[in-house]
Amino acid sequence: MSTTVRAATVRPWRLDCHVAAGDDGGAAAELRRSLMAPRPTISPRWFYDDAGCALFERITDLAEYYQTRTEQALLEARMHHVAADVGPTELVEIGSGAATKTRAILDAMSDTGLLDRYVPFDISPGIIARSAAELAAAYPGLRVHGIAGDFGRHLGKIPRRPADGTRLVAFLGSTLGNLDRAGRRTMVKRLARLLKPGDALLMGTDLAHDPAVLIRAYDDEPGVTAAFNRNIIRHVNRVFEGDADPDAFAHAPRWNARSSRIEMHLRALRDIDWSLPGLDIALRIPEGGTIRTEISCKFTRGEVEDLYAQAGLTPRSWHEDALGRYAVSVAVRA
Ligand code: SAH
Ligand code: AVI
Repeated sequence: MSTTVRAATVRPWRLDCHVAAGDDGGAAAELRRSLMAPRPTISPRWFYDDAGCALFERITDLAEYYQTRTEQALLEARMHHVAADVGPTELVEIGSGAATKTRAILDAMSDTGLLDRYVPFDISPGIIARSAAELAAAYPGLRVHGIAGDFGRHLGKIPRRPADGTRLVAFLGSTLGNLDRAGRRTMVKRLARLLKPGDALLMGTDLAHDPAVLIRAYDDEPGVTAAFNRNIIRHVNRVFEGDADPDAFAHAPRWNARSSRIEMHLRALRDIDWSLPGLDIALRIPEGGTIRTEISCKFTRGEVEDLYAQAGLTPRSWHEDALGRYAVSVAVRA
């Protein structure tokens, strides 16, 4: 499905949608498999219906969730240097969400006089529609071509790179950390395939540091992350006609030191029978049993640079906050 919206004062923006009602063919089969596994999991992609996107935006404002404001500050301080170095004409942003931090990148690109096109890519069509309209209005002359898709399946739907331009691909928010080791390697290789010589990849990665600070970021006082975690049940219920009570689960974040990652689980407060006719399954989660909903890996500089090297990219610059909690880095295809 493709939508073009026209308004008098801004260029039309476009949205191509490759996800329907939260599913895209392979997603339901994958969810059925992961729920029926001996240790059930749900992919974090199921966090992000409209309610989940709104809850994530509230997380980014929490005192405990330092990641967003730290990344924003790094982008504001360093993007002019990066834009002058790479000279991008288009920005492709994977997992773009509300695209708030994107403005720091677009501002720097605009100041070089080269900014031409923005391609936001996200699983949530609603959030792309909103950010596309806002950014098209804020940057007159900017072409905006959104893609609603799963970054595990639909990166091939990203429009062709302009022959005479330079592309910057951004993968921010440490969303890379939500993938397991093999998934991260595959993802960075796939992102590298979107680049031609002279193009660059910009990634934001949360760094391994004090576990107490990390755990607080996923277990905030007002309970917003708990609501975000439980919303995954509501979303899966809605798409697959399920009947589980989200409030029958406790939010259970953990620090896994061996794998250097936060894990978010939902722990059953009583025996739960969950019928999901849309997936053709029914499962029993006994009291105390858990469903893992997210891993959020915390990196070292060496790990990030190894990922670039394995994808055939050359690390170009590394920008880290003074507390060593978060980094934004750039790698180029030579
Ligand atoms: N980049 C933003 C948002 C990060 S939240 C920031 O840094 O604040 C993660 C974003 O990735 C959400 O907008 C979510 O909808 C999107 N996302 C999660 N899984 C996805 C998937 N499998 N494919 C495409 N987008 C996905
Ligand atoms: C999008 N992603 C990188 C966030 C994270 O920190 O792993 C999602 C999130 N989960 C709980 N809080 C925020």
